[in-house]
Amino acid sequence: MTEFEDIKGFIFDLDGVITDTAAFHTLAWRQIADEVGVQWTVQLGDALKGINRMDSLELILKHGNKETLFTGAEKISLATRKNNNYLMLVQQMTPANILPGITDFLADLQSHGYQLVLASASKNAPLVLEKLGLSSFFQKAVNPATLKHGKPNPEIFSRGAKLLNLNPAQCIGVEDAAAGIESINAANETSIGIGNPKVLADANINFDDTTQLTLDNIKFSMDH
Ligand code: B16
Ligand code: MG
Repeated sequence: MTEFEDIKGFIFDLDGVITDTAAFHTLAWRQIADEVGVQWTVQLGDALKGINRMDSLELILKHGNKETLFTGAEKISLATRKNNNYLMLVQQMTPANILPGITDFLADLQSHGYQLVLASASKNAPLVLEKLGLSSFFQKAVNPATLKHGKPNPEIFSRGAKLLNLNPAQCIGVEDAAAGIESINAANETSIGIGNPKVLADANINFDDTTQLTLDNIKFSMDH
């Protein structure tokens, strides 16, 4: 396994790691699922984490056996309505929505000279970072509109390492979604899963929540 001393960069997911927009995405999708008559489950909500907008809609429709009932234009309209629902929730965001410990962790990484890059599937990531007051930490971000494949494909985390001019082995990826952990692992980077360790069983390192995300804890986990 990679040594802690090899690590030079951190590649961050946004939703569910830096801020709890995962709950906002869920709320916004639930409204659409209700409208089209697809029953919501907690498992469906978990499966959508980290998945891009159109792929999320496809998963929801498939879950309700309705994938063939809508034209392409109707699907775009449903996804646009979901995004409008989501943007209304984002407008209310402030730095108080940053998950506990994240600002300190980002500042600590910066002061230790680690490089940072964002690897969010969300096209709304720049707006969310601005609302949180965290844009200055992420001078570099993968633009999800330029990707051929969504998570769990490794493309987004591989691109993150390239933007930092680092080898995958020099990078740690931080994720709250199973699809994201799969993406980090497939990119040959070290994965940290934040949240339910059963859902994130494939992560190299597991933390229950963001308060545990510290350099000391990461070093301890990698050394043992
Ligand atoms: P948008 P992440 C992902 O962000 C979310 O987890 C996922 O629920 C959402 O559907 C996706 O972004 C696309 O977001 O509709 O805003 O473009 O977890 O990769 O930071
Ligand atoms: Mg996420």
